[in-house]
Amino acid sequence: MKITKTLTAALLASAAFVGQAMACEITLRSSDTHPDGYPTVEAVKYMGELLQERSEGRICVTVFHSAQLGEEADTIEQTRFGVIDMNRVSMGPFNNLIEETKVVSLPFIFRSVDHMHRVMDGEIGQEILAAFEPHDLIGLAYFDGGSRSFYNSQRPIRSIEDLAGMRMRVMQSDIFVDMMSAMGASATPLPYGEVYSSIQTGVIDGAENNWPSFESSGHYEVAGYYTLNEHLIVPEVLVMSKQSWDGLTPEDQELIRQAARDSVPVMREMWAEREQQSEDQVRAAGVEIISDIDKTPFIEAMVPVYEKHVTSDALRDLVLRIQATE
Ligand code: GTR
Repeated sequence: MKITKTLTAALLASAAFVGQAMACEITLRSSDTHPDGYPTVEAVKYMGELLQERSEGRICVTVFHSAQLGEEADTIEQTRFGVIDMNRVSMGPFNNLIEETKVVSLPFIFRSVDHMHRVMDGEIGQEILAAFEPHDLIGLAYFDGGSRSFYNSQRPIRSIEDLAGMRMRVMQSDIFVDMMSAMGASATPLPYGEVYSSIQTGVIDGAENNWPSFESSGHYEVAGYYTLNEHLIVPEVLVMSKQSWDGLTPEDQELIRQAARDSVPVMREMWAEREQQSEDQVRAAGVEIISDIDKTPFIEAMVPVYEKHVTSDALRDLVLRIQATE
């Protein structure tokens, strides 16, 4: 966080500044792995606009998109240490750090994106946001990440048997490694930015992601088969560094929380639009889409993954409450 109060006061006093917009006293640097224009990037920019307006120009947000500040796992560490102020990330990379995030990252835990919204918009969502704080992070809001499906460069996956022996990239979380192994594939945890070249050079056969990521990363150019098995609906989260947060007044903290909350409906609209655009673009490029797939064997294969990762009464209770949410 760059606080330049004295400098701002000096500039304001100088004739050169007359007539210009008030400069930011606090600039929050926010990280995102996605490119400019992607719904998560645009949502954080929108949040920044709300914040700037509501703080009368004092608080600004600068979004560093396209992994300019690093890959997700590294930027999470930097956010915990206060080097980065805000971060928009998937829940996945938090799994090995924050127990509660594991539950909402389990395969097939949500029945649909609407179910995920109902859970995350309610009490459970608030409990999970609060679980970030002991880990030096403040959970601000949830964003959408649609549902994730498999893509690869080798052959159409029509059944769980077709995954056998395939080398598939997963996000860096033990749950996803175990998920992929339980489905018969060989899991390769890799940073997002390495997936394109790894598929292109044959280091891996494929990966899994939602329509907008499949499209915007260009992975569809090197992986011509996409199977809509929708095994994961992982919420995304906007977090703030507790270090940066602790340096703010309670009033400014509330402004930030509220601006983050207010960006959510706008994000959801942008997401729906982009999902359609991405799907159109991928289909037009000639990617073979496999949609008539029986999900049951994939769901049944996840029993040992739940057994291994849902290890405490608290986590079991969370799973039951999510399943019981209408
Ligand atoms: C995207 C998600 C990113 C990142 C990426 C990945 O869908 O928005 O935050 O987690 O997937 O697979 O690494």
